[in-house]
Amino acid sequence: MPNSNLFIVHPEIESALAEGRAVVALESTVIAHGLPRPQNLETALRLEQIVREAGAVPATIAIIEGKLHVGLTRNQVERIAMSDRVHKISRRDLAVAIAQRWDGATTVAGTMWVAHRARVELFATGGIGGVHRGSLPDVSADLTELAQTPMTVVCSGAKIVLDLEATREWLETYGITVIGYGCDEMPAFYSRKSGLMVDARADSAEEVAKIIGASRELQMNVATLVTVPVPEEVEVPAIELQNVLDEALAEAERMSIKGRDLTPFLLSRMAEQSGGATLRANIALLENNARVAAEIAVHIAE
Ligand code: PSU
Ligand code: MN
Repeated sequence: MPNSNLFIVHPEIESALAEGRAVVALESTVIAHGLPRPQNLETALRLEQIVREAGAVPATIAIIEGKLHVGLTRNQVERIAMSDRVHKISRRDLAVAIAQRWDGATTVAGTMWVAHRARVELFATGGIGGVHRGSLPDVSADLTELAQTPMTVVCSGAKIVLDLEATREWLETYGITVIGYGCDEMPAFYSRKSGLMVDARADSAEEVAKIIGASRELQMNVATLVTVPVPEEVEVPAIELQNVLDEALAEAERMSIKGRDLTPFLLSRMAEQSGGATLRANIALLENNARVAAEIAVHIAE
């Protein structure tokens, strides 16, 4: 760790890591800025429980008063979920958050940065950031972090609000292997299909663990992305969302919503306009991904 005074690793996670037991990192931006209250808190706690039930130790990552926490207490999870003063922290914000003693919720990029330095190798999330639509080149720092951090990230593809084709190309350019977990197409967040192919299909946690093992042995030094489709019963097919998404994008444009505020705005707009269907899908895929990540982590630990 760069400076252990800045990191607070929960004792349970410290001993799990020391003993080589399975640990799964969870992000906190989805709690603070991705889901509405009170579902955000319920989901955060439920994800930890799911990881435990699968035999791994959950490590939710967030910043509390300028310290990088790996594993939160129940009170800290509540604080991240309920406080109005939680910043969205990507890689570029980490130093400022520490210097100015912020509370912060870490994005995929921020979570990877912290988790990797704490030696956590598996990470479950909903959808990664990627290349945004539109003419301005807005590329999430999630992608560049994937390109330089050797972790396994379990997700349901990139968020549907993005330019999925451009995001897929970006992953290929930077040598990030995309594994389809029980699928041949890269999932599109709320939807199971994107029309974009994965690099390899794996049908079990064991198969994924083998690929990760080889990547590690080769010292590839990039992330492996395991993409898991949203459970069928709550899927919202992309075609059904087209209008809702177009309206949300147009509204963001009219209101000049950009940068870190764009993704949360689009997600909450879509949840409202879909009568909660996208919210149900988002929660279900988060839960499913947490379980898959824990199963993979358990296989690697064995
Ligand atoms: N997955 C979700 N909901 C979210 C996010 C992911 O189901 O809110 C968050 C992640 O933390 C991701 C961030 O890193 O959105 C991407 O934000 P941006 O596009 O501003 O990089
Ligand atoms: Mn951006």
